[in-house]
Amino acid sequence: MQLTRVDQQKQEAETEILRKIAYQVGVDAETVTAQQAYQGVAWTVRERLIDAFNKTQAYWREKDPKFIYYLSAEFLMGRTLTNAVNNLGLEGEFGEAIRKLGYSLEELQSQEQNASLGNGGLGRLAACFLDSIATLSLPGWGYGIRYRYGMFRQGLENGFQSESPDTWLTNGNPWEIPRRDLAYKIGFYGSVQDGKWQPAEQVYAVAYDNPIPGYGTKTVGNLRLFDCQPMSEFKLASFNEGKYSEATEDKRKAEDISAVLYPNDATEYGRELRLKQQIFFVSAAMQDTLARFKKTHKDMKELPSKACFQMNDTHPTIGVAELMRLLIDQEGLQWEAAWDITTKTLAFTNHTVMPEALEKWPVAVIGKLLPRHMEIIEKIDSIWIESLRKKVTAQVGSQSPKNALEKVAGAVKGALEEKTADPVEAALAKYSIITENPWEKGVKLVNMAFMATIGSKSTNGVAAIHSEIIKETIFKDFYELSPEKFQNKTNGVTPRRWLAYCNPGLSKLITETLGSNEWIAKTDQLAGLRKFSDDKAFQKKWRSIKLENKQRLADLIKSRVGISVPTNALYDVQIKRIHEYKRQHLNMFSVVNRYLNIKAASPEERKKMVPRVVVIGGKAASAYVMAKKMIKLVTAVGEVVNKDPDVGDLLKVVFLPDYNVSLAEVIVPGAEVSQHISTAGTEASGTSNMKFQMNGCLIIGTMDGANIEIAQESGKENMFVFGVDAKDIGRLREERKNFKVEDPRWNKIMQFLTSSTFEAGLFQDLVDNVNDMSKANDWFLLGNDFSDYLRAQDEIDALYKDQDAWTKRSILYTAGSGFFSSDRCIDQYAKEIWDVKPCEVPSS
Ligand code: NTF
Repeated sequence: MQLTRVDQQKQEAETEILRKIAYQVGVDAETVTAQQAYQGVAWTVRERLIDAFNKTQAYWREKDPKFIYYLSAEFLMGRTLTNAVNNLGLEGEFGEAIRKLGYSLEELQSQEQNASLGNGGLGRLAACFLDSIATLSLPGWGYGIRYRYGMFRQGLENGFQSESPDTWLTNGNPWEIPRRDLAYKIGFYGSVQDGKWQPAEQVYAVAYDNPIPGYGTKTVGNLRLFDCQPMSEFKLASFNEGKYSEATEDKRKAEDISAVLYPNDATEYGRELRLKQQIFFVSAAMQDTLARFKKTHKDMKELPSKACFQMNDTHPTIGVAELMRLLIDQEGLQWEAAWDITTKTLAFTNHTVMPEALEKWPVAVIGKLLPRHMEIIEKIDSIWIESLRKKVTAQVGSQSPKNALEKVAGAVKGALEEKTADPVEAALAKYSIITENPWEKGVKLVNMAFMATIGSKSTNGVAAIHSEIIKETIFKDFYELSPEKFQNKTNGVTPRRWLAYCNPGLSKLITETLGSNEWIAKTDQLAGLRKFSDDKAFQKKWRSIKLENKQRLADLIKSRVGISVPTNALYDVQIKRIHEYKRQHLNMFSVVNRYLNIKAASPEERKKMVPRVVVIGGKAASAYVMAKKMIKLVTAVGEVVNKDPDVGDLLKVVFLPDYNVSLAEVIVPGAEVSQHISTAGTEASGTSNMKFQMNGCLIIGTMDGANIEIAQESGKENMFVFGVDAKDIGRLREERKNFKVEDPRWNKIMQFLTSSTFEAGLFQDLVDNVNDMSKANDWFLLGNDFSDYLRAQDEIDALYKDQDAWTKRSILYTAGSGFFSSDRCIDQYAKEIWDVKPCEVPSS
């Protein structure tokens, strides 16, 4: 009998997998364990990936299109197998072979370690962007660090967070291609003589390529990560003299650089290490790009038409000085030419207005580690200020002051109005990259965000409100000077990982309903679900899928923390980094309120209550004491609630430890309501809100970050909106000393948390932090938002009792989520900032 093409492909896949199991893994297919089967399948998929990768890269070399290089300290990739199989369209071919081994794709996938090379939203955004860049066939690579240890593994000890290293590479990594022959020298310390830098120390940045398959295209992009290696790894002479640690000291020091993401910066060594990491990957990325560019181009002036570097937050912004250095010191360009190229090649994204995350490096630290860069930064600053001084003096001098007031930038206006002795100088100081540390006299700092803005062609925020806020706050003066440089690019998430693959049930229903699976690449089509939102039969199907996903989440909770949660309860989720501005403690105050209500209720009243499962997940930065206390708050309240017989199944409180990408892939589809409750004006965008929306999970949230645009797309009336407005935050913070929460429930909660239910004093600091107004505390305004938050919570319970109305809203969420695809976002970056065009390998 003649085999069909499909059967033939299946057979080939099976043969390949069996060969890999036999010769790469070295085991017998009959007795293969899940891990071994995963290895066999992954190494087979890898070959398919590399085939397409090689073709794409060769095609791009031939066509020489303009590239986008995404520079990011974080890439939170999660697991690769399912994504690669699905994006490459291999599920048909591989599915059967995997089943014959006795496993499912899902089981094999669970064997893979998460690549947690990121901290949170910023890193996951970078991963979604890579998926969309490849999907849109945009010539583009990511550049970052191959951290040997990912984001720490979080455990719980006595309800507190414990941290252990994330050894994600122990089973090898089938998804990377080591390029040991591709290594760049990175220098540190030393001195500068006549503009020439002699570094005192050097290391190698060794490239590892991670192919990134696009969806519905032959394009496979690349994430090039660098590992740090010493120039010489072993000093034999020292070893022979018995100086064993000296013999390997260089190796250890080099390996520190690519050891962990965000080493603790509490010590000087830690701070220096962070800066080392930044220059390490940025310099390697730029050297790598220039080396490729020079193979086909002679004139450096063409660089801006062939390359754009997008700097993901401040971590890569030393790139401004590094590109200048490479162009001047290595390529022999004059300052002006180099500056012109640099400012046309770089672009900058700001992801936060939190002062602690806006990096400012002491001049002394940069000067010691990177003396040539410091020289360049000083020169950039002085030329920049000089150019402003000329403009301003010309205007102030040649015109009547009134006229000048209207024409010069806001800062000068301010200074003139304030009648500062020397208004021009006072104003100019506001624009300077190098400023005095307000808390440490005489210590000068380099404001990395300012340098990035000055050295880039564009600066963008990540949601509409955030892009407005940065123009009014941190970049106010810069915006007034060059408004055309400022843009908004509202974030997006990939609909492949975050809907199609993580929620196969819903994905299948959507495809059946819309008549095709085109929505996976064209998410605008999800709007087609709107007309089914009232359809009772459709609602029923929608609900039954949610129930399956809730069961999956309930199983996960049981296996991770041993708590049984009922599936008839409302699943309420808050997953994100633990931070005071994200206000997980406000969530817990409402949980305590619910608990106290249940306790006070009669059996009859209890029967009418909507049962709730509250799930919280997220990591606290290891040095962030209050965030760690907030985790303890969740676990301690959970202990009390979960074992109280009066409560039964009416309320369960779960802290899911070690939250990561693959946990999110189970939690998001299973959630019914999710919390995005940051103080207005503090969350730049948020991206999990978009994932929940796509999966038809209702949102309780403040008018902050992308919540505002989600409300526009899915209907504000469908969202549980509460809280003060961002524009009032400044005033409310001023007024805190005279503020008192009038709601009696607030005091009851505070009393409960400081009562003998908990260890004496355990939550005193947390309570004082939001409640002790004599110290003008509560910076994040929990008290101001408290009553309105509880009102919104009540609305949730009321609506849940009407399952049809609830389901209708759920459908409308998914239907309105099309805008939040990272494909839309990347398309905007490509057209409005990068000027990069699709370049797809033609079908042959
Ligand atoms: C984060 N920023 C923001 O806090 C989130 O609101 C946003 O969704 C993501 O970036 C992605 O844009 C950071 O992690 C950082 F580093 F900037 F603080």
